Formats: sequence, structure tokens, C-alpha cells
Amino acid sequence: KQRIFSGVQPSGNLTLGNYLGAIRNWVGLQKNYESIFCVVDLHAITVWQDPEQLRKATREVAAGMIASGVDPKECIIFNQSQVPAHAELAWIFNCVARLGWLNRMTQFKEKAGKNRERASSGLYVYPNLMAADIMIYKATHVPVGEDQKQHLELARDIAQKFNNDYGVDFFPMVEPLILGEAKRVMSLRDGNSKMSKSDPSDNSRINMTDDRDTIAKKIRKAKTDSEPMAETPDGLEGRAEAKNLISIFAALSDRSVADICTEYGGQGFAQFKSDLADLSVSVLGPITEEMKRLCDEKTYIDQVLKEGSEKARKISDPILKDVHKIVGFLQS
Ligand code: AQP
Repeated sequence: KQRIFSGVQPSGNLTLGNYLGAIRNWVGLQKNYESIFCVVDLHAITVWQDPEQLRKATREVAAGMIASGVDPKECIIFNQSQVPAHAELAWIFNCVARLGWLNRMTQFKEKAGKNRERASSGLYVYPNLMAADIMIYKATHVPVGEDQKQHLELARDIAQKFNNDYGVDFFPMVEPLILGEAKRVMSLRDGNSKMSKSDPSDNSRINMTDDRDTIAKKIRKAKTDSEPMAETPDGLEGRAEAKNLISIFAALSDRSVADICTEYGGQGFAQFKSDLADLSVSVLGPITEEMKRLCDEKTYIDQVLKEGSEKARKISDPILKDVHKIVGFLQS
């Protein structure tokens, strides 16, 4: 079996973007790949996290994965900080990646904002840690949302430079798996920015912990334009908000965007929004309930993460050992 790795940051509530862009796709992949899924807490602290909140969010993200159908018996589920090899390989990658490469990363520019001088150095080298997350298992495929494409290209550059510099054929060239009809779910308030856990406006996103009324209200209030709904996907060009809502509908109902356009084309948004709210509640409702139940069973989640990290270490330790040999670290 080929090996996949993917992760989610415990940096707030899981969103519909995390679900459709990543977690839901993992469920379909876990049978065919050896799967390693990680709650990336080292990544989360690149921006300030309250320690108590971080522990809570770590359990919540793990619960969200399991409630969505990621099976801890089938896959490895753990939190990153319990496997120190991630941070160790990241240091080596800090010495492989070039500043020029990191300077091109758009996520750093977006997250650091205008006051770049005050961003943490961790935020800047975030993509090197992400490359290490993947390479420490020699994973070949990474199922992610479209926003992570640039970071994955950087991971390939790092692997290639490492292989060239040391004259080895050690790290594989990783491939992204960007799947589904909602590869990049956008904010409900602004069709040009990504739906994100850390957006200050709660109305911009659907949280996986939102109740039925909150979901319905957020969708009713979601920004649209004044044109009737498009009859074909081409008619969605230049209509970011409408395109976003229709893509979400398509992904949640396992139908194509074209199919949704055929059904609702020519109408106003009211009926569509009401149906989208019902659909969202019917898909997310059972997951939310199961997530809550699992979060009340802290010991179960902690046990899954502990066992997962033991399994992960069994794979990563020998790979890190080989890397030490390749780099020339004396092993006495
Ligand atoms: N809006 C999105 N649409 C599709 N996929 C998305 N992902 C995130 N947002 C969307 C995918 O979810 C996985 C986990 O993401 P992450 O937690 O590592 O961080 P992120 O991409 O930075 O997500 P957020 O929600 O925006 O978190 P914050 O606000 O903390 O930065 C990834 O596979 C990502 O592609």
C-alpha cells in the first residue's frame, strides 16, 4: 500500500472547509492507503494559542476526524508534538530550504499581514515543518485542500534538494490529492477569501460544532448577488459567492456543480439557501453529535492519540536514523 499523510491544526473550531477540503476525503482513502492523520499542534503555535484552549482544540480536532469516519483501527491518528522526529527533521529542512523559496509563500504573507516584523519565526518556516511532517514517513500522497498546493510544491523542492545535495535517492516526490467539488471553500461573507478557523467573523464560516439554527441563519445571511442563479457552471464566472455556495451544495450532496445549476438555474437564492441549510444540517448534524459525545470521553481520545503516536514513532524513528547517517551526524 502507498502511504498518505495529512494534518489539521488545532487552532480553533473545525470548519466546513476543513471537512470538505480534507477530512471527508480521508475517509474514502483510508481503505486503499496506509494512512497517517495528524493533529498538527506544533503548527498551531506559530500564532498564539492559549494552552488550555490548545489542549481542548487538539481533542476536538481528533474527535472531529473520528466522528467524520476516520477509523483509528484502520489509520494512525495522533498529535504531532508526541512524535519529536517531526521537529528534528524540520530543523534539518530549515537548513535545506532557501530563504528565497519561503519568501514566495502566499500563506505567510496573508497570515503575517501588514506587520510582518512581529510575526513569529515559526510562521515563516511553517512550510519546512510541513515538509518534514510528510517526509518523516516518506509519504507519497497528501490529501489537502487547494490552499496547501504551494506548500506541497515547496515540500517537493526540499526533498529534491536534499536528495541532490547528499547524492541520494531517499525522499520520494510527494503528490497532492486535491479531491471533490469543494477544493477551496470560501468565506460566507466574502467570496474572495478562504473560509478559515481563524477568521474573526463567526458568520464567515460554518463550524462543525454549529447547531441547526446557527447553520440555517449563517446560510440565510450568506452573501450572494442580485442575479438569478446560473443555469450552467459557465454562468458562475465572476460570481464568487454564488459559485461557492453551489460548490458546497454539490460537495455535500455528492452531485456535480452542473447538476445543481440545472436544478436551481433561473431562480432566486431563497429556495436554494433553504435547501442548502437542510442539506448541511443533515450531513453535519450526526457528525457534530458524535464529536460532542467523543469530546466527553477525553480518556478515549487521549488513548487514541497515545497509541497513534507510538505507531507513528515506529515508522519515523528508523527514517530519522537514516537521515542522520546521510547528513553525517555521528552516532555513537
Ligand atoms: N476553506 C477551505 N477549503 C478547502 N480546504 C480547506 N482547508 C482549510 N481550509 C479550507 C484544508 O483543511 C486542512 C487543514 O487545514 P489547516 O488546519 O492545516 O490549516 P489552514 O489551511 O490554514 O486552515 P484554516 O481553517 O484556515 O486554519 P487557520 O485559520 O488556523 O489558518 C488542509 O488540508 C487545508 O487544505
